[in-house]
Amino acid sequence: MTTTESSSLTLVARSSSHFSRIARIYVAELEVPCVFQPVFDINATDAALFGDNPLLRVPSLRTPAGIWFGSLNVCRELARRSARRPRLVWPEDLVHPLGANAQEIVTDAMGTGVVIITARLTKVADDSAVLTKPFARLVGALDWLEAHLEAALATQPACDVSFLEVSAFCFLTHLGFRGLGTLDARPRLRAFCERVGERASARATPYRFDQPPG
Ligand SMILES: N[C@@H](CCC(=O)N[C@@H](CS)C(=O)NCC(=O)O)C(=O)O
Repeated sequence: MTTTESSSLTLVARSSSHFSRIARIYVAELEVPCVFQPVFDINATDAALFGDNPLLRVPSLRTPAGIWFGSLNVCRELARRSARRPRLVWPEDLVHPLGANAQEIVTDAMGTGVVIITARLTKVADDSAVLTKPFARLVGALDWLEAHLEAALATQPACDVSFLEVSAFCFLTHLGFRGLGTLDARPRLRAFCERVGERASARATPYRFDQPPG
């Protein structure tokens, strides 16, 4: 991905965002030329800075045909625009409860992470009553995933890139980056992250805070 104008596609995103990393991994896996446009101020309320997303969230994908809001929409559009034809598994392909529930838990837990990070931005302390349930939700999600993620992945059709696998990786690796939780007592999830983390697309998309030029 480049930060100069050399492509008709622009990913409006943040290198520190787990939903954005899903999209960045798909850009790499699908080898779609794409400009990266960082959102430096996540507190901004000007939708234009978020690719006109009225929800004021990242990621968005600007294309000549229009703008796609949200990681799943962005990844689907990247797949349609890719010259590559890897076998892809999407959430609707998860037709067993384990796989479908794993996707539900990962997606919801990622949103819970956003709730906590947003609260911290307004100086809400982690031990505040309003964050008791979000943190409990994260612990519950991690306990469930430690017990079931690998079995859930095994219920998928054979594939090269799985939205469940990519989103779980982005969720789990984001926990340490943002101090939201730990995998110390969760050896299966650590092994999962090590395995997926070896992919070139994962190595090319480490979490970091984007810095404005100058
Ligand atoms: N449903 C969206 C959620 C995107 C989302 O929550 N992004 C976070 C960053 S990881 C964000 O923009 N947070 C800023 C905010 O909520 O104000 C997706 O799948 O991409």
